[in-house]
Amino acid sequence: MSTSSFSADDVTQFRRDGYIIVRGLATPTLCDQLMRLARQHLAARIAPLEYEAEVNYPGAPAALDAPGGRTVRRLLQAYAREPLFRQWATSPAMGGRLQQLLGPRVALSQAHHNCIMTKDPNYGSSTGWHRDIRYWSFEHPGLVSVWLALSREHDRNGCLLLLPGTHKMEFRSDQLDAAQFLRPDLEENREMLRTQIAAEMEAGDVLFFHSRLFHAAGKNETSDTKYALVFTYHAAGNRPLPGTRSASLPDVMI
Ligand SMILES: O=C(O)CCC(=O)C(=O)O
Repeated sequence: MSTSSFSADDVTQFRRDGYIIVRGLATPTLCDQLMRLARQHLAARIAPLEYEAEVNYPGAPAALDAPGGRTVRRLLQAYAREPLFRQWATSPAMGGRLQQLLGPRVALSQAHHNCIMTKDPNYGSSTGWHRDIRYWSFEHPGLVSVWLALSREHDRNGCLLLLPGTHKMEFRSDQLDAAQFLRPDLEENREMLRTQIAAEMEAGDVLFFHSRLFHAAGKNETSDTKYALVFTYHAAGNRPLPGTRSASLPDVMI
């Protein structure tokens, strides 16, 4: 792994755009090891799992018993699955950078993301424009997710699409649908969607993104499953609200 801090320009970019990609942060050796573990967990279908049929996204199988319904979308609880996942999540490469973004005391939420995202070529669905914070409950909305590409991510296998700067914008409720996805039928939203960028990454590249940043992803049109290891962090003083899903599992101090 390379150095454990962002440059001042990186921090400025994150604050302005709501994301930053660090190229080659995880070494090829580490990526191979993480990928091997991810593939083993997927092949053995080690619980807890989230299935495509459970996400209700466009193109997802309609029911668990429908063709492809039990295609795995996420290997949940990554932190508890393997020591190597934990080592990555709490590594200096994460800790140092997250302190720059979140402050001196950083906590990993086991309740959010904390998964291996898999995108299957046959039944993997696309994801509409959303902000992760929409279903998360904290005193403040400024969390940071860290997405490590374990394989190449590009526009044909459903890499993340981002709307730079939207983490700082306010949206009217009628710009969103009932599930808080940005409505693509509105001209003002369509105009904003023209500013989207594709977060194309090689294995080992890492995307840090703000929990208020609108993002989406397409389907996987290739023949290989796409894998990414994703964790979410918050300032330790920014507490999950009692009684919510965000408070359902203990945080990990890093
Ligand atoms: O890989 C995808 O389809 C998008 C995943 C995503 O944005 C999320 O889980 O919040």
